Amino acid sequence: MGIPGILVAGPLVSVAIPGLLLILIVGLVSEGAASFLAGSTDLVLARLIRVVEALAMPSWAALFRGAWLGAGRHRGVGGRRTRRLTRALREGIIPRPAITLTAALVPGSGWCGRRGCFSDLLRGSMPETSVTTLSRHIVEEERKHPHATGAFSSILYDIALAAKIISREVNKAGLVDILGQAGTTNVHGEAVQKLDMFADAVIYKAMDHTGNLCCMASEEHSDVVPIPDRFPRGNYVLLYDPLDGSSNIDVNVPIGTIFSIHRKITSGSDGCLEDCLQPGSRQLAAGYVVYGSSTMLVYTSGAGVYGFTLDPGIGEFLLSHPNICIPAGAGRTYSVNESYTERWQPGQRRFMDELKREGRLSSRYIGSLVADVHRTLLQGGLFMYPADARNPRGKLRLLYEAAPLALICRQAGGGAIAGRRDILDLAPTELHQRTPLYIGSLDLVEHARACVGGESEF
Ligand code: FDP
Repeated sequence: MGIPGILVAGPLVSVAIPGLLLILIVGLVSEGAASFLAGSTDLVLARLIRVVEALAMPSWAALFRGAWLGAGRHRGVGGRRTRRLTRALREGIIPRPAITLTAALVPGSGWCGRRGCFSDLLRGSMPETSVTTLSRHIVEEERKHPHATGAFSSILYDIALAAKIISREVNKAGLVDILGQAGTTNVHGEAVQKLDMFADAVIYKAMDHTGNLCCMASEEHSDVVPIPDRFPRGNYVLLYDPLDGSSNIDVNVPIGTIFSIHRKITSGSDGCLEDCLQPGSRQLAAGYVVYGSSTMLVYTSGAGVYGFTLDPGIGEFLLSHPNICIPAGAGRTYSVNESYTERWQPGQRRFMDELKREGRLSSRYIGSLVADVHRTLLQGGLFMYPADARNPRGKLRLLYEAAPLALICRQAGGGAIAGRRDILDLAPTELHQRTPLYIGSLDLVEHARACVGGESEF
């Protein structure tokens, strides 16, 4: 009988048998036994449909209509009858459960008992799409490395899970005015956690117990964050900015999470500061999540840049931007906080004057690093946060902002500099070290280097 048969065993006893008997009795009485049963399966089923419609039994009607459409010899996917059935399935004329039930109950309907043909039909009724989930992408990437332990893949899964949880909370952020301000208590008397602290805790908790990491570092913690004693240690270091641009939450502007993964370089099982203070060029992977009009995860592990968009309906990141490359040419923008012009050094002012004189670029500045860099990555252009009189070392953090974004940009065919030097070549000396940043299309990055490199100490 198979799985469909087992599934319908209960309803069969209580509903199907009495229902079938009723239909048969009414059919036999109304049409006469001989004529009711005479003819092909098609004809008998057509009569059954007439009877159940007269009895106002819509689910039985759907059942017999399914059987009628499929009755006779199965002609394979693409056959006339199969096409009729497939169309009926797709248009919802026959509900899937009715088909399953029919397959189990009506021998001779052409496709019951033929599991292969039946599943072909169901498959044929699905919209034709080729969807790559993040999970599938990670598995396929891992297969290219026969010696991979799976630890690295597991870190990416866990980051994606944390991103989904953060995304859900970010989407609710507008409700804080209704449910209570962050840092106060909500209507339930519970403390409302600040969203950046929440994001930090979500990422830490998603990663602390897996045995893949030896330590972490986050923008929210002044020191290296250890793995709790009760959990095993691994060979990787995770550096992250849990919620970058969080001052924009209140005004519904996109914000983001940035992450960077290094291999542990010290001996001993616990990770330490030295494991965190590695130049960006040694990153094994880097990525960001932008919580905007949709939630997107963009990452690289050194073999191209891939973008995945979260489908909230199924809770999956789906590959939407395979192999991202920064476009060259038209449509590009420069992005900088121009209100700081008076604080800039002469080279930076000269550079800006040249860009404006050339008139090839438009201007965009969101003031949320992930969102500004994301736009630059997809549309081309240049994002800048230069050193200035108030921030002589720049504002952005090297380890968990500039370096991961620089790796992504480099992998997408762009560049990232601090002034004179490439961001990826800077050797950090402090966990929360700041750096100036010029990131985007390669020609514009080199133009910036030519203008500001001479006066920059970085
Ligand atoms: P925020 O202060 O809102 O957290 O790194 C922090 C950051 O935002 C970046 O996301 C953003 O690009 C930058 O600061 C904005 O700084 P300015 O307000 O000085 O332009």
